[in-house]
Amino acid sequence: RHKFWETQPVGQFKEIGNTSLPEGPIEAPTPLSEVKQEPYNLPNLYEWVTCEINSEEVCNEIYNLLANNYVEDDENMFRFNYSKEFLRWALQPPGYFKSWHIGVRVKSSKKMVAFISGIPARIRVRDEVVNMAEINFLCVHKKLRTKRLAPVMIKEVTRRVHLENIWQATYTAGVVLPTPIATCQYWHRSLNPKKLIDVGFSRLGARMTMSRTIKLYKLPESTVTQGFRKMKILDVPAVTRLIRNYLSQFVVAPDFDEHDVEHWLLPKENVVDSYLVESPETHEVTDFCSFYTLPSSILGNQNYSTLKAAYSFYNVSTKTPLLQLMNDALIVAKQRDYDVFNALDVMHNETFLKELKFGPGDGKLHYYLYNYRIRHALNPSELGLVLL
Ligand code: MYA
Ligand code: JJ1
Repeated sequence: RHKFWETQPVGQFKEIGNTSLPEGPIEAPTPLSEVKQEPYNLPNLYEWVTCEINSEEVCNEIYNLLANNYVEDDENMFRFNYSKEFLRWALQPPGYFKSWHIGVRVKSSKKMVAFISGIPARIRVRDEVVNMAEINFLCVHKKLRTKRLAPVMIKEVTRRVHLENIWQATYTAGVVLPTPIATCQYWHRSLNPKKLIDVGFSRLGARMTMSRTIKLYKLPESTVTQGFRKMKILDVPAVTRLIRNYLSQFVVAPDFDEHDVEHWLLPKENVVDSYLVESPETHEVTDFCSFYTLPSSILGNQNYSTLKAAYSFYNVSTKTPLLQLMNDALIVAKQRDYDVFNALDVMHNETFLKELKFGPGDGKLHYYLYNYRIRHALNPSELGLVLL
């Protein structure tokens, strides 16, 4: 059934329920001298390229490949449209390796036809902090699908990760592979219901009119929490303490230090937005919320070409109720003209989704670990990790 994945050090379907298998690495690391020194072979018409994402031209090529060929919903109505600024941010965290930004070109024309990327991350699984690669943006041009290019790309990124002495990875996908550590549900909160209905992202509910729907999703003009403000660079130490403490309760979560927090959470226009609550009395940072910006192209609509979506990222509440904090996040997203606010049922998100009028989407997101076994699948609420 899975000719490629059956050969890989991942939890296999036939192992499900076998409680005798230990948690942890599936294969031991090999000496670096035994890691294959040359790239895997591609079909003869194609060549590997290491991508210089800081080059405007290369960044454009990756952007265009993804904008035209990356993830779509099950009815091919929408396609993720990561911006160039977003891709630069996503691919260049502290300690990133340029060699993990891997393109495939047609030898003759140099056209970029496939891409895969990794970035380094420290991921804690229960009490163990593991150096991992986060693999993302695997994409093969629509005209080159089902030719078994993806397995070669996955083997090549694995080889380059091994060369940095890293032996584990994490990734997410909309498809079921051997085997998910957790399966999460996408939820959507309409901010601009008229547009969402016009483009087919959502439907008018039973016994609902357009004007009743618009009223249902109406939000206050301004945020309600006293001391709610945008995060600044000076907040990095306080936010790091807050977030580290919060993430310690989840089974799988990133081990963020101040450099990571500065990179991933300091606001970056049209890429990532972060807000916190500074206590008006003590000036302590007590709560935090963040979202990233990922528009989708609307395929074949006369009136609209893009859907502006915010995706819930990391949120922490210690004093402000999470429900109120996330309501303020919805208010700022509405102020900034987002059409929809999306979230997964990870961390404590279940506690606000229904009350804040999010509805379940038709998409699921499966989380995976490479070369690390987990005894039972986790509940989404045990995950403290959000990938882009
Ligand atoms: S998830 C986003 C993936 N991208 C898209 O969905 C964009 C649109 N689709 C495409 O571009 C293509 O359909 C892709 C497959 C490229 C996805 N993850 O070449 P093929 C297996 C892993 O003939 P194509 C993301 O970016 C499939 O089960 N495997 O197929 C995270 C089959 O294997 P098997 C996948 O459709 C990526 C084989 O590929 C995925 O032309 C994490 C078929 O290959 C998928 N999303 O191309 C990658 N889809 O026969 C793993 C299909 O066994 C990283 N397949 O069933 C692993 C860790 C590596 C680092 C380790 C370090 C230590
Ligand atoms: O966005 C998604 N679904 C939308 C649009 C559906 C269009 C028809 N297929 C959806 N809309 C309903 C919203 C409604 C609003 C009011 C309340 C009730 C709900 O459900 C889905 C997620 O649900 N997105 C996708 O399918 C995109 C792919 C998801 C897998 C991503 C894999 C990423 C890989 C990352 O490495």
